[in-house]
Order: sequence, then C-alpha cells, then structure tokens
Amino acid sequence: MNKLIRNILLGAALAGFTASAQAATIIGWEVNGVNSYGVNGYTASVLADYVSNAAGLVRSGEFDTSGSPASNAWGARGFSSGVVSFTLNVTDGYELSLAGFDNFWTRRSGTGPATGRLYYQVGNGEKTLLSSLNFTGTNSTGASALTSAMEDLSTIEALQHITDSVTFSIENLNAGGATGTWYISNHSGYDLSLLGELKLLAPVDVPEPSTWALLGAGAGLLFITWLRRRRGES
Ligand SMILES: [Ca+2]
Repeated sequence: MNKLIRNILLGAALAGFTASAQAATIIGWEVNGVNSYGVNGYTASVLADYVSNAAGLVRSGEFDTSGSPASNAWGARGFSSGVVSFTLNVTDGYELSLAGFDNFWTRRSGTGPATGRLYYQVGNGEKTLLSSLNFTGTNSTGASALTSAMEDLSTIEALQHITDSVTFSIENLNAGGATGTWYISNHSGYDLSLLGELKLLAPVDVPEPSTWALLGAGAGLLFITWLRRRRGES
C-alpha cells in the first residue's frame, strides 16, 4: 500500500479511537442457564475486539463437580484451595487499559469458601494481590463480592497500557467442608465482567519484527545450506 495512504488510514483509525475513548466491557460471562457447575474453560459471553481469551473461565487446584449443583451458576464443590482464573491476550499493535470490574456476583453454600483473594499478573510478571474478598451470598440470589479496589483499576499502573497479557485469579479460602460449593451466580446483566479500553498503538515507520525475523531466518537457512555444500553434505 502507498505509504502516505497507509499513514492517513492509520491516523484516521487513531483519531476514531481517541474520540470514543471510554471504558467498555472488555470481557463478561453470563451464567443464566448454566447448570451442572458449567464447563471448565467456559467461553466468555462477550469479548471486545483486539483481545482474546482462548482458555475461557478456568477452575484449577482442588475442587470437584459431583453432588447437586445450583442452577444458573458456574463453579464447583470442595473449592477450599481451588482457583478460578481467566487470561486476556492483547492483539499485537494494541494496548489494553483496565478501568475496573463491573460485575462480580457470587454465591456459596453454608460450608463453601467464605473468603478469597483476587490476584492479577501481567505477562510473566509477579502475581500481585488486588483485593481480599468476602463471599456473603448463600442463597440463590447470590451477592456481589466487588470491592472498591476492584471497581477502580485505573490507578494501578501495571494494569494500564498492557500490550501482552493479563491474568486474574480468584483463590477461594476458608471453606467449612469438602462439600461446600462456590459459584459465579446469576444476577441481572453479566455476572462477571471487566471494563476497560483498547487503543491502537501509534504506527512506527520501520519494518515489523516479523519481517526482521523472516529476513533473519532466510539468511540463516542460506548460511546453513552454504556450510553443508562446503562440507560436501547433501
Ligand atoms: Ca446474569
């Protein structure tokens, strides 16, 4: 493409992003209609452009999915040292700035985990505690476990201008028994969701890394072929 036209198009795209810069739903899960604890790796119900979440909503650690699960809820039983997590991968050329959690509706049984901890990890960085959680809802209407720390992520530098990935993990604690349940619970709207903003990074007028990598790989192959010929290998 003509360089001038390309720069004009990129400039127009950037201007569009700037004009509409406001927090929107980046990812959200709806658990209405989810039964039998829901699938492990539950696909997001809404996902913004330029981010991916290939693994879905994942449970790991110690848990089981036997017994009689609640309706319209995603979770597990025996979550005493279980973890629920999800990862957002940002498309190359974009950056993600997180504004806050919008919804975080939970329910548990009487012997389910009463408290938890929410951590974030950007790329391969350190796992950092974002907030301690209280799971107060023990009936079918559940309760929000949002904290002020979760609602405003804009002041956390690490969660702004993310260009690789971010993982949130919920560690459930203090279960009263091995059969205690814990769920993301149905409420009006999305039941677990995150707000933020995606921006196109400013164009840089140099060959892209992939181009350099291809050039490098090509040169490497030529060199190996030349070496082999010199040594009389086929
Ligand atoms: Ca819902």
